[in-house]
Amino acid sequence: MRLYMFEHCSLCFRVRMIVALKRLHLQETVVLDDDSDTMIELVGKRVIPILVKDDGQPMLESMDMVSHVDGIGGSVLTGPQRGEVSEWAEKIVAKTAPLTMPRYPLLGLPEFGTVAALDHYTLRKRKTFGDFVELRANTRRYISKLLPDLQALGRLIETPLAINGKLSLDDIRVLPLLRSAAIVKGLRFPPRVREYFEAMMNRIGYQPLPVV
Ligand SMILES: N[C@@H](CCC(=O)N[C@@H](CS)C(=O)NCC(=O)O)C(=O)O
Repeated sequence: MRLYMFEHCSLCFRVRMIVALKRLHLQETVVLDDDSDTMIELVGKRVIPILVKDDGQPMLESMDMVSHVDGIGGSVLTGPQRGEVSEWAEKIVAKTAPLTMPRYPLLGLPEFGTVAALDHYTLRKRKTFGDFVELRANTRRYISKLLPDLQALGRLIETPLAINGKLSLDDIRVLPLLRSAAIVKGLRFPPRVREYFEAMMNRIGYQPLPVV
């Protein structure tokens, strides 16, 4: 299997996470942000992640990729799902984006490995989220808006190694979002969230991204 991905992409991390949980091998190709051609050649449009399966067929939806990988051999995502957790995950993205989007280009990630790729990202995301310097200057405000949600997550976490007590799709929904939020210097996860984040990252053998 080969995953075409961005290092900062939380949807890509869903796939990397299930592959790691299953102890399978994944070939990873990081695409430069301005390299739409590679994506279009593979699937006819600009989209990331793309998983090319062993039979050469590409997949386009991250959760389909997760189910595909989980279905190889015995499934590991056998725990129940909870509506509160998926609702939390859906809601949180709008609150983390103003903190994470203007920080990704500062992390030295491979998808921004050329000036053209970096500028391509900045121009695209600036249109959606606004000026990056201004967003970063408002870090304190965005952190205080986010903290109550992280505290709510702390109350939802049942054990540090599985949000619902047993590994489930909810872990796939939540951990990649925490990995992204963890890049924000000055954002302190509540104790239960920190414990969950550290235990799960350890379990799958991934270091957190740099903090800025
Ligand atoms: N439903 C798709 C969504 C994929 C998606 O929205 N990917 C974003 C990046 S995270 C994308 O390709 N955006 C276009 C771009 O970056 O130009 C999935 O879960 O895989």
